[in-house]
Amino acid sequence: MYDTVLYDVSGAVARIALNRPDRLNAFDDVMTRETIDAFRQAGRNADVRVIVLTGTGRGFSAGQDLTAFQARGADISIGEHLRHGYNRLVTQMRELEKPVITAINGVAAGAGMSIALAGDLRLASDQASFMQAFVKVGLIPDSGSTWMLPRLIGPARALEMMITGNRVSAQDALSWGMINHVYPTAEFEAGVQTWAQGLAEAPTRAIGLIKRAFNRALTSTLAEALEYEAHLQDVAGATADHREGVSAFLEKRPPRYRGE
Ligand code: LHQ
Repeated sequence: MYDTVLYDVSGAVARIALNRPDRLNAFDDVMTRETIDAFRQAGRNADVRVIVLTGTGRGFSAGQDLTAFQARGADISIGEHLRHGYNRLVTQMRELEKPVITAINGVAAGAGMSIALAGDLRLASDQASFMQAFVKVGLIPDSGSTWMLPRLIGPARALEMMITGNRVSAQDALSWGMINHVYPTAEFEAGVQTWAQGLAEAPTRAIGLIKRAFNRALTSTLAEALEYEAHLQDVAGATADHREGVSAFLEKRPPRYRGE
């Protein structure tokens, strides 16, 4: 269906795989457009309750395809390129009211790293590495890295990564709090699958509302956060999954959430 992205749905799990392995899944315009479209599809499909974004081959994504970008000529505004592509994708991932797992199988560089960070749960293979590669080509971090990275690993480490472009291992990324879990390569697929299956059986509406509250709270005052929590709790409290969760607890049985 797509030229540069593999998309499949198995049960309640949608898997989007960036698929330009000979370029370490660097983004050209087609892949950006197709990734956005695949997320849109997964968002609209009520059967899908978790999305996994990964890469084929040995990379997650090497960021902007520099060959493709140079071929577009000098008069193209990078700002417009970002607004129409990466900014939409990152916003879409953060605002999608379903959990998004980024399964970081290999190197994540430049905008590829920003997109890896935009996942709600970041799982990495021990082959993965992270590079704020932008400075190596005389650019500043984009696609959300300036916002996300200091929040995850603190300003000292974030700025060092940004101004050096040095490569950081999956183990260091884990110990710095950039990612959630690291798996030995042989166990990576199974680890991702276990997480995806667990989230596919979770109360999806509540997770969507948690994302809303979480994102808003990152830029709000305590008073605003308290009020927004109260507002969204009314919404969560009216879901079938909330009723099921309470019944299951009182009946001492595992809950069966339907995501409604
Ligand atoms: C690539 C790329 C690539 C093309 C590997 N492009 N071919 C936004 C908007 C507009 C403009 C610009 O930027 C942005 C945001 C950004 O993302 S800027 C940052 C762009 N990314 C980079 O600068 C990373 C460039 N890549 C690398 O530094 C290395 O490839 C890393 C460190 C990621 C991996 O190194 P290796 O494992 O040694 O692999 P490799 O370098 O041998 O790459 C394999 C192939 O992939 C190779 O092609 P070849 O034909 O020689 O086998 C590379 O040329 C190609 N490739 N990244 N971004």
